[in-house]
Amino acid sequence: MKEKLDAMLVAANEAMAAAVDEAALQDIRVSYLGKKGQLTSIMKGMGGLSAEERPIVGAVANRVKDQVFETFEARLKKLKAELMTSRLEHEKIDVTLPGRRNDSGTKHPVTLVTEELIDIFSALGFCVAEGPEVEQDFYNFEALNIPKDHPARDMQDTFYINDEVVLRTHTSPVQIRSMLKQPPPLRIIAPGTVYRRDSDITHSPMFHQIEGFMVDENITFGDLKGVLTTFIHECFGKKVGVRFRPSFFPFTEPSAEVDIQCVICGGKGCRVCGNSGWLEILGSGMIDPEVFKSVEYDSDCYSGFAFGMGLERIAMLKYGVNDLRLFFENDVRFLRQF
Ligand code: 2U9
Repeated sequence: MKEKLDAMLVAANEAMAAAVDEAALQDIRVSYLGKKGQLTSIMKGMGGLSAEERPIVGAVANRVKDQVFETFEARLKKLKAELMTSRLEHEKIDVTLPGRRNDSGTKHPVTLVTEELIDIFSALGFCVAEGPEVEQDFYNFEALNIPKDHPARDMQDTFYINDEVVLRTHTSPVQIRSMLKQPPPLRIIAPGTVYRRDSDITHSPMFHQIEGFMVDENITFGDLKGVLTTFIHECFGKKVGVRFRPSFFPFTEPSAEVDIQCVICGGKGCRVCGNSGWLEILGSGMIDPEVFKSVEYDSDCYSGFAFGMGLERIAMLKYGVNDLRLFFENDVRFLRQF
């Protein structure tokens, strides 16, 4: 029995020395010392021994048990240390390296200008409305007094999806949809992306607009001038000169284009203003009664004014950007400056 126990000790030591990880080592421990382990079953069988043999074999069994356990603990400690050494080696980091910068983006200048304009018009009682960029011909043209054979369709070269569906050429359809949804009074601005078949240094096929309108009883050209002059003074400063020039749009009558004194030269004349001292910044007019007809507003009771402007142009003038293409290139060196 004693030889058997000693042989078992040798075998256990060898097996534990060969264990490659903690799980394998634990399995070996259980196979010797566990409830159904080899050593445990030997100790259970000691009842069959004589009274003289029992204490001798018992002492050997206890010693073997203690030694197996000691070997186990020593091997476990070694395996844990080896594991730690290997992790330290593989997961090594150089704490002296500088941290990685967490790059955060900036708002696009067109977004900044849109937000500023929304703030200005909100303070004047206007609400923001939005609509689809893929639009029906009716909302984009027909309802705005631009019938199919009207030459004004050439003014806004259009991307057609099919005969009846277009990429909106302006945000005016948003206002048509607003009027069809609710009766006057209305004070709405519609910022958004618009599309025209136009592409050169000063035109992009995709650009941004903000349009607005106000409809109520007794709205006059005086309201138009008052609101737009207030807007311009908020946006470009109270001192900037403003002038209204007669113009034509199919959806407004009378119509006016609005100029501000050149923000670059202060009105003296420079390359940006073509030596005129003035910069055109928006179009406007009194809403044509034909437009009211298509949304079933009674033009005997209600009148209104509307205006529209290109946001890239406003951003160029406000931030002194001299090339439209910079807005669409997404070069972070440009975008980070705002
Ligand atoms: C409705 C009725 C009338 C919106 C208007 C303009 C004049 C205008 C241009 C400025 C530069 C477009 O981005 S741009 O090319 N816009 O000159 N827009 S009046 O008139 C409306 C809108 C909606 C129902």
